[in-house]
Amino acid sequence: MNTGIDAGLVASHNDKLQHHLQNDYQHLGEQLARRHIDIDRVRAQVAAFGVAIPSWGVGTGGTRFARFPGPGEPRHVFDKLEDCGVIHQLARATPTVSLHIPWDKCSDWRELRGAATALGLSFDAMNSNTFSDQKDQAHSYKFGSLTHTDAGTRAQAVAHNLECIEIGRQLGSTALTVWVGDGSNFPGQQHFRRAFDRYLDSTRQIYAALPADWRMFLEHKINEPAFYSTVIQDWGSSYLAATALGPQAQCLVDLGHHAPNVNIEMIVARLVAAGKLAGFHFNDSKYGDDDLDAGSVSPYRLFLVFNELVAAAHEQVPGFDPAYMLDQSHNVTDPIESLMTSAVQVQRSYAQALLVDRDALDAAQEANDAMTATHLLKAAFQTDVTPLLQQVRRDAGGAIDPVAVYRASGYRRQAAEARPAVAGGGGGIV
Ligand code: PSV
Ligand code: MN
Repeated sequence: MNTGIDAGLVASHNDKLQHHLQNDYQHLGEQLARRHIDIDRVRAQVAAFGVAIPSWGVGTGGTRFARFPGPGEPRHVFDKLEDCGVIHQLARATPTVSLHIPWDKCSDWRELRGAATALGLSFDAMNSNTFSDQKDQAHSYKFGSLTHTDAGTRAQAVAHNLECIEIGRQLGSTALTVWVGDGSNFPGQQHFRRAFDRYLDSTRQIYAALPADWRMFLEHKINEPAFYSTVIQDWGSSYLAATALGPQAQCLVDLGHHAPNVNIEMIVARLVAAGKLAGFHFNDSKYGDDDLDAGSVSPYRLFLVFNELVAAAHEQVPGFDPAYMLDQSHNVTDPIESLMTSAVQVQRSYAQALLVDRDALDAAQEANDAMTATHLLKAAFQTDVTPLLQQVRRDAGGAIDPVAVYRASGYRRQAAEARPAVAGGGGGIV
């Protein structure tokens, strides 16, 4: 088993950058102090923040047209964990991994849990897959899964989710994310109300099997693979379903699952207020569910989402406890580099949101002073928190510049030697 990046290499890179970091951190600290912000307090908050890696993200993704496999792609879940270990070793922001079943099936879950522990990782939400057919499965999901018109197909999809819970229990996970591709491609193809009723009926059976300390995350998506309608198309449907199921069910917001220009941060605020925000799948997009790296296109939007989250924590909204996960597809980059960069970007948005002057913002809102309010947000967003993030990584034993160390390590080349390409392997989303 690959044990990650040589600690000596990390240390020598850090040593070269340490002097600049010290100066930059001190300068930022002085700037923040002028704004009555204690940099070390922010540093501690950012250090406590983590975002989960999607196991499928370490494989090369693809589009509807083609997939271009990269060298050294993980062949199975143990390889995926190794890659996740490297990401966490260098960037120190991703202590958990979110698995997708059956993509990540293995013959010994205890062994997998042990391998994760050895890498300093644990398991976040389990993801079920009833959007593609598996080998030897009795019923096809071509026309739906949990909402299929056929009871046998629905039962099969329910049973798969129960299996995911059981696997997750063995791995120490405490959440199940359910996303279905169910919907329709033609007006008239599906009876909207009956399909939603069938969804409720199936998800109730899954909900009934949840251990007491688990949560069920319902993930909505406006379209794809169903291009006319989806059964759980938006946060409204998701909220109705989560409310019908009970307190352990909440709504997961994948940033790519909305119509262009939808105000996602406001959806987040609504779900927070309703006590129904499960958490996030972070990614970025320009047109649809593009699964681009978090904050690569619209970093301000990501910041505005975090602004709502920090406000909720600041105001101590009861039960506020979102789960943070990435959900991306990497088609032209090394997945490890993309995931480290996204994790740092998510951390950056969080740090910036912590810099918003909440009292001043409250006052500006009360006074209907739109210009001051928006300047307060911009002042936080435009603060370069890079030295703070570097310091947090350094404190935790990570790399000041994770991508540079990763490139210098030759990890990908070694992985390519150790992992000969396998037909159909590699994971990722096609
Ligand atoms: C669907 O587009 C989705 O966002 C869901 O989270 C899936 O489980 C994931 O992508 C992986 O394909
Ligand atoms: Mn998702």
